[in-house]
Amino acid sequence: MAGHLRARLSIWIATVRGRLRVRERAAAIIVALALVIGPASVIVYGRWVDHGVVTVKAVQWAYLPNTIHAKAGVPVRLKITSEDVVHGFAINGIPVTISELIPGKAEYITFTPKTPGTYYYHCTTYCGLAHFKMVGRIIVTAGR
Ligand SMILES: [Cu+2]
Repeated sequence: MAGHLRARLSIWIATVRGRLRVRERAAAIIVALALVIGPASVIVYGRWVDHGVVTVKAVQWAYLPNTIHAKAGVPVRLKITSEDVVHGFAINGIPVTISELIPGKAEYITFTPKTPGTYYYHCTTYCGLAHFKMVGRIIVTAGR
């Protein structure tokens, strides 16, 4: 009788262990998937967001590029970074201004030029001797 109970108990323990192993394996798979999918989705989302973004680099004393082409009615997204000191960024006739462009910290601005023409951008924060040379232009042409 005791032997029979012991046998049933050992079967029960083996079953519980087996279930635990299945659950542990499932948990491990879920954790592994989360570890892979999490960072991957951040990277994919970042690329997706950056698609169509024009990167503008501010350096002493220029913007690279200093000419950007756009179309009236089509949103423009700029990613602006400083490579050296604190700069600024403003576009004449378009109300988007960055007063402190801190090195290493990207700033994003989005706007939709409504009228064709040339819109000049410039540095708004004194950044050294040739600060006044920091200009560029956005050439907006008609239509989509
Ligand atoms: Cu400046």
